[in-house]
Parts: sequence; structure tokens; C-alpha cells
Amino acid sequence: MEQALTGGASPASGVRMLPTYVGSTPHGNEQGNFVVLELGASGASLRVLWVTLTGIKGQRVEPKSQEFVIPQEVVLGTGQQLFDFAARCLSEFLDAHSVGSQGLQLGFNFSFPCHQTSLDRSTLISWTKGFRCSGVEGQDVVQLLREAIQRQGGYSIEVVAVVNDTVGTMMGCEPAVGPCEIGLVVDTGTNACYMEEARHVAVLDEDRGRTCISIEWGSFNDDRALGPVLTTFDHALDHASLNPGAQRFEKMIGGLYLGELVRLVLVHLAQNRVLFGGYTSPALLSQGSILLEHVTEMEDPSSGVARVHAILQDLGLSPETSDAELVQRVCAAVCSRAAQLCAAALVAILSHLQHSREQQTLQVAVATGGRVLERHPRFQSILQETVTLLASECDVSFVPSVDGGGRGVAMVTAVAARLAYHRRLLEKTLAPFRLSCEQLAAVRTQMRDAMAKGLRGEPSSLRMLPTYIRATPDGSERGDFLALDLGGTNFRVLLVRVTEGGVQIINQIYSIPESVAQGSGQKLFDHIVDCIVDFQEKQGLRGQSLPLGFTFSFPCKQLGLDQGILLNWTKGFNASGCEGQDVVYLLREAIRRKQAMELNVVAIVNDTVGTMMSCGYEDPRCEMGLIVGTGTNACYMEELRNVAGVPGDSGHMCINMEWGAFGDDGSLGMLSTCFDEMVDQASINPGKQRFEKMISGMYLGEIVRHILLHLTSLGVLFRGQQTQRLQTRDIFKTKFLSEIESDSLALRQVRAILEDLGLSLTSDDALIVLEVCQAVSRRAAQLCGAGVAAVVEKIRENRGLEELTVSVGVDGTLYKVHPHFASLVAATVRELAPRCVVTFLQSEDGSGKGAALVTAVACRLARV
Ligand code: 0WK
Ligand code: BGC
Ligand code: BGC
Repeated sequence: MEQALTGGASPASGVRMLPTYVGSTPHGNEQGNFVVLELGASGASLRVLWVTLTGIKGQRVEPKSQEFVIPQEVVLGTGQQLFDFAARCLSEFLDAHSVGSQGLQLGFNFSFPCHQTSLDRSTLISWTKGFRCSGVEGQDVVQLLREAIQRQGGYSIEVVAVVNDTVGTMMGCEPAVGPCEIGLVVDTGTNACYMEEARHVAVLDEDRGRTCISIEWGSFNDDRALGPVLTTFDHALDHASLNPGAQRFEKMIGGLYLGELVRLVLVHLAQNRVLFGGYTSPALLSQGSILLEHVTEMEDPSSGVARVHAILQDLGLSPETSDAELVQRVCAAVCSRAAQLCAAALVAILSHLQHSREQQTLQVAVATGGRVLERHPRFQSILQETVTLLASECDVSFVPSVDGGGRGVAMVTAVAARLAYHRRLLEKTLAPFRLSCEQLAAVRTQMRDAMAKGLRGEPSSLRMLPTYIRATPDGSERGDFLALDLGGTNFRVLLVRVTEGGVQIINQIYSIPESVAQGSGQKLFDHIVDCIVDFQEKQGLRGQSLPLGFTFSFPCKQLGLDQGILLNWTKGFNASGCEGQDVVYLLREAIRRKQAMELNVVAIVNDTVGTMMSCGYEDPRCEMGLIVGTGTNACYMEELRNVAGVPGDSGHMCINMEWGAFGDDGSLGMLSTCFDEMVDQASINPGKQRFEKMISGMYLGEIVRHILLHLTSLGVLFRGQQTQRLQTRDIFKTKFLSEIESDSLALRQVRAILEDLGLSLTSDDALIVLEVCQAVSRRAAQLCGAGVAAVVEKIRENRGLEELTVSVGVDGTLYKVHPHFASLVAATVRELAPRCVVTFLQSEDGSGKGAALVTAVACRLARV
């Protein structure tokens, strides 16, 4: 068991430990009417039930049911024959019980070993118990049933769950105390399930709660354990069976085999003249002539020796009384061993639970089902006695299932139906975030149109601001420079030394309190100068006049390299008296107020430009800068001839696109969701930066939070319990998306983060939160990719190239930290700009270095 749970199973052990995706025992509030289809629980028969769950503890409605015998040619025929037969029986039952024809929800009780990947997706591993329909092993049996129901027509039946009979048995029982946590079936076959700690199940990325595991102990065949127990009769039975070598443990316990074992022993004793005077009848010699019912009757003390005689005579034998008594003893031996082996296996579960729950005394209820347990006179008692013997420190109560698990299957179906309904609500909520290739291509084309209009100086949501940067560095830059980097997560002051050997950087991070970012412009620039002066003192630079490059990551209309008019604040900044002002002038004014006269502001650059320059220093093909951090934006080298308002027809000019504002003219309306509207309306700049608000770090967490609130209000999440914390703005950080979407331990991350937010959640909740984060970040990355595709395609067409090879310098926390963002952007660019080979260079030193390089170029040009 432990080997298989940890995924390290050696085929030897044979038990499969299959997750069933049943994560909790019944709450008792499941309600509704459900069709249950049972296949394989009790031999070549199929049962259809109509189960009504009242949702009121102890209030039971007797299920309607009908049994159908499956013809042998179907049991050994094709899978299609079997599932068509099942669909016909379903219709016959529904015709007979007039329970309506629309919106029927069905739970499929399929009692064979299956790899389940969800409550409604299950692949058959191998047939057992005399079934051997072709074309089913390795297939999803839910899909096969759905197709058969489709072919049958007449009823709209939704198959919402597939359940193993042991799980149905466990879920269906209502013990006096506490839920049943083990389900045991001994019918034609045998198996058990139990509630395991989710963290012990390697294939499930879960660390809390419990999950139901179907052990499939029928295939237990550990030679060391079974070797000494297996008899020649077991080997003979196995050899003649439909599946030799398989289900060896089941073939010693299951009702399909007990009769045959007895027969083989009787033949052996007869051939050794111990029985029937050495006579063996053709019936006695024919396989399968002694059934479970025969064994049960022959063993039943109440039916007595007379009944044994009758059965043996039916087999063409004329038994003496001594023969009859000996036959009874053979039956008893075979069945006692079966019950004892079953008990030993059950005790293995009990000791595993005792161990994993670190309980001195384990108290547990075992739901039991199956005709061997129900009808065999002594099986149950031997089982219980042996369990008590082998597990004296466990307090085990056995609870016979009342309807063979039909209710249990309906319970699981009710849970599955609720989950399926929630899934549909989730899909409906997230559908607007799933952008098609056509939608992304439309964004690329719209951005191209807006770029062209912006460059021509026509009204456009893309301002396409000339930066007066005409070339990327050529490596001849030299000197020491101060640089400021304002506008991202951190405000940094840097000393940048550019030498032949490369660039050395010393920097210090300073905070910009919200009160300063949203206070007066004078206070903001005074704070900036205070930080510079503090940095100079720490670096022993006071009194040294170093050229200063200012990375100012906000939309500025540049009138020159050292003149930039702030058009509007973004990203939570809102300092007064700055918009419409030359921020270099504002900085110089603050320098003057603070008498830091040695500061010589030479250049102001946008962080996209600084990033492009910084990466261009290493890779001259870098002609685009991209920021995906708190905000988002891009710049690139445009042909000067295409830039209206800047004289000159040759050469290039770096254009700051300010693509954060793309769609502010409503052109992205078709993509905007109600959640985007909520985030925009709650922002300090409603209607502005719409593209940014769908992509960047300042907003993704808020989009997710609004979606989680919406799903909670629908009852899809957190059982519909809204919490104060989750209603708090900005409480769900964008960095949570990166943590949650990290491939390893994803669900544990979700749980840890949301519990910190005071939310108690189920594993289904955790999965839904993960999906919401994935949908929001994926859309952001794809939109960003569509933007990059528009730009590189523009550069390619500018140069009339068949194919363009270009590099893009990138910076920004979201792009750098999110586990999938960068690869999704690259994939979208490959899709939307197939004729461009684009390399993304993550900037190591930030745009401060870029600002220093721009300053160095300006100083070099000023010297010539
Ligand atoms: C680091 C750059 C800076 C830019 C920032 C953006 O040096 O200029 O503004 O990245 O990323 P964020 O800090 O907003 O995540
Ligand atoms: C199957 C199990 C089933 C058991 C009892 C075995 O043959 O492999 O899935 O639970 O029979 O029906
Ligand atoms: C600003 C841009 C900046 C971007 C990334 C946006 O909000 O408008 O100027 O490049 O954020 O920091």
C-alpha cells in the first residue's frame, strides 16, 4: 500500500491504490434525484436505480431499482455491445419508471480497476470477474457510456460521476457514530477503499484533507505473502481462468471463485478415492458447475446435510452422508480462508490508518457490501473475529450497506453534479479571459493602426512619443554617471561607471511612501533630491558633479533629451502640480531648493528606453524595450521618416509608445470584462491605462480578487461564504499569482496564501483559485505578446524585410518572477509574427544603467 501511494509501486505488490477523487465523506446535505447505473458489482448483471436524496439526515426514500442479466456473449463481446446493452437497460428502466426524460443526472457505479483523473473521467486498467469486452481497456469508460446513451437516444442523461462499488458502499452508509471511512465489498470480486490523508497520495498535489483511495487489493500478489498460502487448487483455478496470473488475491476470496475452488478440491478428493467412492461426474468435472449459492447453501447449518445431498445429486453424484459432511467441511475451509484473508487485508488498512493518524486506538466504521458478506452464513462473523484477533487495539464497527451502494453512488453523483455545475459557472466566468488567436490577431492589427495614427500625430490611444534617442549605445561610452530610476516597484539611485571593461553599478533602493507619491509634486521632488544626497554621502560623492540620467517611468512628451512634459501620472502616482510640467525642471527646482547644486541632469528617459539601451549595450540587435511590472509599456527604434513632428527623413528615433493607454479610446471594449470595469472604476485614473490594467502587476491581483468575490457570491467558492478580508482592496497581491502558478506545490501555495487571508478552503476551492490566476495571467501575457508582435512586424515592414531578427530588452517584476508569463509572451509573438525571430533579453541592471548610457551618449555627442 505505502509503496503504491508514494508512486514507487513495484508491480510485485500488485495493489494499485487508485485515487477516486472523492474528497470527503457525505455531508448529508446532498439532495436531488439521480439515476445510478451499476455494472460489474455482482457478476454478469447490471442494475439501474432511481435514488432520491432528501438532504435531511436519516430521512430516506427507498430507491427504485431494476436488475438486468447481461448475456454471456455481451460479457465476452465488444465494448460497444456492452455499453449499448447498458444504454438499452437504462431506457427500459426509465420507460418503466416515468421519471422524466430531460436533465437526468447519472452516477456510474463501475466496479473494475480504473485510473481516475476526475470524478467523471476514468480509464479502465483491466477487466476482472469474468468480463472481457474488447476495446475498453485503456479507454475512458464514462466517454464510452456517454456515446452509447447518445446512440440510444430518447433521454438526455448527463453522466456526472463514475464510482467504484467500494466507494459507493462507503459513501452510502449512515452509521450511528461518525462517517464510514472504509468501504469493503466481497461479491463476485473483492476490493476495499478508505479515506487516506491527501498528503500521502503522491499523484495528488494536496497536503491537507483526506481523499478516498480504491485499493484494488484483488490484484495483491506479493509472492512472499501469498506464496505460502496459495494452494495447487488456487493455481489450477487461476490457470483455467480468463485472466491467469491476475487478481490472485481476489481468486481466493471473491464469490466468483469460491464455488470453483470447492469443486477443484472435491475433484481432487474424489480422484484420490476420499470422496464419492472415487467417482467423478461430468458435471463435477466441468468448470464453474459449483456456484457461490451452492457453497453458501451447503455451508448453511440451517439448510443442513439434506441440501448438500440435493446439490451434489444435481451434479450427478450419489453422496454418502459422510461425503456430504466432508463436502461441508471443504466449503467451510475454502470460505473461512477467504474470510480470514479478507480480514488480514482489512487489518492492513486499519494499521496503516492507525499509523498515519498516530492514534493509539483507532475507532473506525467499515461499510460492507456484496453477496458473499450479505448471504454467506459465517463469512461476516469469521471476518470480524479475525479482525478483532489481529487488530485488538482497533475499535471497528461493521455497517452493512442497505442498497449495495446505490445511495452512496448517488451521494458522489450529487457532489459531482454540484462540482460540474460550479465548473460550468467557472467556465462561464473565465471564458472572456480565454482569448482566441483571432482575437489576439485583432489586437495586433488594432495596435498597428493606433501606432500609425500616433506616429502621424493623429488622435490615437497610443501617443507614440519621440524620445530623442537616435541610436543605441556603440560601446565607446565612458565615465561615471548618476542615475535615478523612478516609477517601478522601487525608487533607486545609482552610480554607474562605464569603462572599457564594462559597466559597474552601485545602487540603493529608497521607498516612495504613498503619501509622497500622491502628495504635492514639490514634496515628491524634494524627497527625490534627499535620496540622491543621501546616496552621494554614502558613496562619498558629495561635491562631485556627475552627469545624471533620470529614468522617469511615466508618459512624457519630450521636447529634448533633458526636457519631458509629464502628460499624466499612472501606476498609483498622483503628485499635484506635475502634470503638464517639465519634470526635469521640477527636479532642477528641487535641487536648487536643496542646494545640491552639483547635480547635473543631462537626460530623462522612460524605463522602456533605459531598458532597451541597457540591453542594447550587450546586444546591438536590441531595438525594442518592454516593461511588464507595476505598469507596462514598450518603446522601439522607428524610422525617423515615419515620425511626424520630428524633422529628418533618415535614421531612426526611439519611440515611447505608452501602450499602457492602448484602448483608452474604447477600442478594447470587446475584450474588457466586468471585472476589468470594476478594477478601472476603483482606480485613481478611471478610463485611463486600460491596456495596462489588463496586463500589469498593479492590477492583476485585483482582477483575480474580484473574480473570487464573484465566484463566492455564486456559491462556487468557499461554500459561498464571503469574508471581510477578501473584500479588502489590493489584499490579493499580484505576486500571489506567481507563487500560486509555480508548478511545484501549487495547491499548497494556494492554501497557505488564502488561509493567511482568513479563508478556509477545500481542495476544489484551491483548484478553482489556481485556474482563475492562470486565466488572468495568461490573458495578460497574450495581450502583451500581441503588442510585441505588432511592434516587431512594424520594424520588419519598415525595413521591407522578408524576415526580421531582433532582440527585445525586458524588465519588470511580473515578467521576471511569474513562472509562465515570459514563455506565454514569446509563444504569442511566434504565433502572431511568424516572420520575426525575436529574442527576449531580461535586463539585469534595470533601466538605471540605460539612463546612464543615454547620458554618456549625450555627453559624448556634446563633446564633439
Ligand atoms: C526595473 C527598471 C525600472 C522599471 C521596473 C519596472 O529598472 O526602470 O520601472 O523594472 O518593473 P517593476 O518594478 O514595476 O516591477
Ligand atoms: C474490481 C474492483 C471492485 C471489486 C468488487 C474487483 O474485481 O477490480 O474494482 O471493487 O471487484 O466488485
Ligand atoms: C507608464 C510608462 C512606463 C510603464 C512601465 C506606465 O504606467 O505610463 O511610462 O514605461 O508604466 O513602468
